[in-house]
Amino acid sequence: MYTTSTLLALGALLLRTVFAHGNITSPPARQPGPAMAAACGKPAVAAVMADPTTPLEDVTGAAGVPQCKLDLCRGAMFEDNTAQVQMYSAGDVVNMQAILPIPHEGPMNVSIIDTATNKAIGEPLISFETYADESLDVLPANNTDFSVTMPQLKAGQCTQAGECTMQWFWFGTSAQQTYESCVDFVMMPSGDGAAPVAPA
Ligand SMILES: *[C@@H]1O[C@H](CO)[C@@H](O)[C@H](O)[C@H]1NC(C)=O
Ligand SMILES: *[C@@H]1O[C@H](CO)[C@@H](O)[C@H](O)[C@H]1NC(C)=O
Ligand SMILES: *[C@@H]1O[C@H](CO)[C@@H](O)[C@H](O)[C@H]1NC(C)=O
Ligand SMILES: [Cu+2]
Repeated sequence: MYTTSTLLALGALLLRTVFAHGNITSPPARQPGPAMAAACGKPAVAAVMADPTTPLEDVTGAAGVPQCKLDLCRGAMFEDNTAQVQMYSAGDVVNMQAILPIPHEGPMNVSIIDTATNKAIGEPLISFETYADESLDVLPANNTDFSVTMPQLKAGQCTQAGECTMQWFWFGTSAQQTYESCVDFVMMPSGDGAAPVAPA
């Protein structure tokens, strides 16, 4: 016979695994794979496979592992995601879709990150002071469906696959949980002098 505490524990486990927190679903975002397993350990990959919406604080065994870049794309590596690099030009409007099965109020932004330094290039493409506010009956539509406009970068910047990534950050302030999903992309040359010039 089940005790109340067993049932509560079971309920908490189900809640944790069935209903989770959030991630980007479109454009395709980085997935875990063998390169992440090599850097962060197999338990880390297993944790993300079990719950793709998990915060990075819950990625098993990865905290403090020096070669695991948990604070960049939740440890997901470009090497595991070379087949889904998006191609953008300055001025492109990119629609992004997120799922937020368990909202936690806090800030959110989408920023272009230089993967070599893990620093943002320029200002965020979009930012919310308050996002995923669980005290609202219905979340604003732009929490799960929003668009960003690709900026004009310096010539040559973000033109190599893996050099930059577009990262969705969300921090649940009370929950103290950090969420990251990364869309890999390259900037295509656009406009003046970039396109092949037709012979006169
Ligand atoms: C986002 O979460 C959904 C549902 O758990 C999952 O199917 C999908 O693969 C996740 N996407 C990424 C990029 O992790
Ligand atoms: C984006 O949000 C995260 C989480 O709040 C924050 O740590 C980071 O500094 C923000 N990025 C930029 C470029 O403002
Ligand atoms: C999101 O939508 C709300 C209205 O529902 C609006 O007040 C807010 O400015 C929008 N935020 C962003 C970052 O677009
Ligand atoms: Cu959560």
